[in-house]
Amino acid sequence: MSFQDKVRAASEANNSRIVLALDLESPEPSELRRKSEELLQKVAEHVCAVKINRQLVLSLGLRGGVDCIVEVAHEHSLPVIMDAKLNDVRHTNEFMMRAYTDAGFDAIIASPVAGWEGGLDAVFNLAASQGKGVLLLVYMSSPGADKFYSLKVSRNDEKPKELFELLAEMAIDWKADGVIVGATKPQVIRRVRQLSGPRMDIYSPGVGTQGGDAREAIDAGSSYLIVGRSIYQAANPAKVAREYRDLTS
Ligand code: BMP
Repeated sequence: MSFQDKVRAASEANNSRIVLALDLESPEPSELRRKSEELLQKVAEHVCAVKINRQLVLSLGLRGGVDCIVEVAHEHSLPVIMDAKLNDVRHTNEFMMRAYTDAGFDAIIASPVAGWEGGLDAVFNLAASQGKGVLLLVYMSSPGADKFYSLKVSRNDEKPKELFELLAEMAIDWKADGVIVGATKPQVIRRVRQLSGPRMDIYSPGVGTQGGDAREAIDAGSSYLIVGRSIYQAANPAKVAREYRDLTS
């Protein structure tokens, strides 16, 4: 099953478009792993995928640490995304991609800024040969992101466009399995949906704690919402995950 199909299957089974961002912190690695697995068990039935960041890999290690959390997610039939934001040259990108997929990850997030040739070509090829997914960053949720992603650019004699429009076109050309567009930018989500058509999966982080509105992002065209702190910092994470699920299903 392709990565996109895995997310769709979990989304239909749990009637949810919520991706859990598992960004818990703890100075003690064994405590961090216990808390992460506990949270996952509590909210699994209300989400359609899990996203893990590099800080968890730094604290727990990939083998005998994060890979065990990936296994717990898989026991709940939830695909797991590695938020590596890959942005290097071919051979190191390929090495990192292989390390993550060997540890069980189903997809990776990469930055299109590295380009195709000598940048992300090997990542996409490896993903295709292993049935894994690649998601590309198209517009970040942070307030300062506007200064970069909204820059006007022009190629050859073409009419100038905003940088994110070019990145979205790259994602379409490279057959990415999805794009990341901040939930804090509903007008950008709307434009990316317009450019990509209905088939591209748009993942939107930034709801709740960062100020984005879940319903507004979905109405603008997001397929899935990535939610971290609003869920895991809540007194009752399962209840909040269910509320997000109900609000967006
Ligand atoms: P939170 O819901 O706690 O704000 O977390 C959002 C998650 O999405 C974090 O894991 C962060 O790394 C990620 N993210 C983001 O917030 N904005 C982006 O533009 C891209 C991200 O991957």
